[in-house]
Amino acid sequence: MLIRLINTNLMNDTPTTPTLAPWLAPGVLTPEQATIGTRMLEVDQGALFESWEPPGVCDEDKLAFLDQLVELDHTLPGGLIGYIDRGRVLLDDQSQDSSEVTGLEKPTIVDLTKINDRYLKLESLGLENADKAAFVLVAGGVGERLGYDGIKMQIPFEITSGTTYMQLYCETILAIQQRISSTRNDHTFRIPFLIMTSDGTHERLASYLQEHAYFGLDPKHVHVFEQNLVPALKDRDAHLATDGRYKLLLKPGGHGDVHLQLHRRGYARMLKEMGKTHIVFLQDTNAQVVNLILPALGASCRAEFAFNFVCVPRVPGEPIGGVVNLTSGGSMKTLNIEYNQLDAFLKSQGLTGDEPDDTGFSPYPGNINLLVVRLEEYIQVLERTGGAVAEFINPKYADEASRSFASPTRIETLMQDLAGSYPSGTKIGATLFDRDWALAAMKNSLATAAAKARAGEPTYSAAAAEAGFYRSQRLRLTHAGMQADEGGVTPYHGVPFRKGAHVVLSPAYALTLSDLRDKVDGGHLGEKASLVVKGIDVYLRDVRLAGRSTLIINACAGATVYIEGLILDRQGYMFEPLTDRKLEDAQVPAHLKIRGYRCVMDNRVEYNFDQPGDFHIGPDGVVGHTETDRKT
Ligand code: UGB
Repeated sequence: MLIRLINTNLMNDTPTTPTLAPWLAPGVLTPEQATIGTRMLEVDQGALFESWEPPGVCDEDKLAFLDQLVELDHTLPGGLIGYIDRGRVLLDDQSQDSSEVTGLEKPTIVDLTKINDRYLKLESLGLENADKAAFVLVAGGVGERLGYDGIKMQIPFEITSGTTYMQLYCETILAIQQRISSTRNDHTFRIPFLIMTSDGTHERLASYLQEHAYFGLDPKHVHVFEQNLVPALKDRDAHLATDGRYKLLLKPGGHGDVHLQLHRRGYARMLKEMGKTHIVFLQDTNAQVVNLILPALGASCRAEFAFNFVCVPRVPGEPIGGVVNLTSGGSMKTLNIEYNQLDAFLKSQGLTGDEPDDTGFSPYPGNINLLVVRLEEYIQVLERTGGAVAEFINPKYADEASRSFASPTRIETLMQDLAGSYPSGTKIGATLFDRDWALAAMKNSLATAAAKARAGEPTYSAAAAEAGFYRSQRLRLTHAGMQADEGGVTPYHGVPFRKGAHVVLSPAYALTLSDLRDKVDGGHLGEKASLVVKGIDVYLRDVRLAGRSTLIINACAGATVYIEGLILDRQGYMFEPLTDRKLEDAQVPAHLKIRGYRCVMDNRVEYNFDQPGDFHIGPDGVVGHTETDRKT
């Protein structure tokens, strides 16, 4: 249509600006609608209008379409034309230009893979500085890989007590907040929690939080906002894709949008005005991050990192980025190289690719995208860049000549790539944790996870996420002085589940390892036992659970409970595989289907303390009142 318009103009020998006149009478357009329409025609986007009806037909739809363009022109960095131009450039040159790289090394690493005095000191330094921290969660992902029909934040990552990701993150922030409040004796103290959603998650996540009263957080300090959707591109010439005749096709542009949102919506400045010094960025489905937040914050403060990548030793080929120090054009930067580019990038440097070194892991630490960012430099970067992050494009081609796309693509950004916008010389580093302690992210469906297991790769399955959580909780108890047994590995529908005592300690109970050392003394959990403790002041003295014994303690704030010498050896919770029929059964909840097993919840021993007071449970299991001298 654009060509036709230009030809008509040439024939009349009166060169004029292309207009939308073939589809809309000029009088119906606002100046903004007319301008954006004309500009689209000028930049070879005339195909957008080709299928439109003549003036007078569907005019309202056409105007709504133009409004959509106007809005995008306002929200996209560089406007809509800037977006299209960048799309063309990215599609023209997709090969990462690595020709100028003159140095590639490991980043500066704070090694916290061992839990020792240094670890405990950094954890406590993190707690001391947590009053100046805010949390940002990126929760816009719709979990296509997981095959879960719902929002990921609502998935119970463990089914012994049924804690969901959202609940865990809120309760962790609440536990930190309550600790600071009580230390300062200031019950007005609040920690801001900002959550970025997307079109696909916003409503369900916002209602989930409301239905659960924000899991105890103050709603005034929980800010839920939607990320931008960006236009989809349908071919190598960056023509915009439509969804039907009168609607542009939009897609989420990746988690990198979080920086633009924090900048444009004024949240970053708001945090500065509140006296905050650090932001902790979280992803949606790695429950282990609750082990890492305080020590990573402590490490950031001690090492004076402006940007801290929390990392684990990386298994080559696994889907987590590698953090490197990269020297190019005479300056060095610490960056994440994303997993889908790392192998090619390393080969382009004359190296063997994404291979292990003699430790068995990749030489470059694996980024788990828990980022601890100092606000001062962050705001400077936002102000300089406007919140824009390095962009990339990753189309899937439908033909060998790489001309047509299998489906429309879009420009994407990753939140960790903001590190590349910091000036060279900024202190950026990595804090390395043990894998079992730090990473058990839930990403893959049962079928994909089984295929990964067959290939000997980490499964990123719901089963691994659950087993990994129990494992890290067992490690907590072991450090505190209780023995918690490991078990063998059982496959459920081809996905390995690492057995061992099922342990769930609420964030308020076990906020730091030092806390737990004060609360737990001796005792033993057999590999099939289950222990759930939710409360603050629960003291376990030589508690022993044998067989499948299942002990559940819920204690409200103000209830102090001493359990001393309790021994259970009986039936209790048991995990069992779902049959193939159950996997197809519409009545079986989706969070069980993605794991391939369920928990049969029989024969638990449960104590609920919903009134403040001092309580004691002795070897006979009977609840009594604590003698005052036992508390000292
Ligand atoms: N997300 C959004 O908020 N908006 C979006 O548009 C897309 C996602 P994925 P992936 O786990 O350790 C990341 O899809 O590909 C949220 C890092 O890039 O789980 O696995 C989404 O809700 C990689 O370097 O990301 O890769 C989720 O919370 C490595 O760190 C988050 O963004 C890897 O995660 C990540 O989305 C990891």
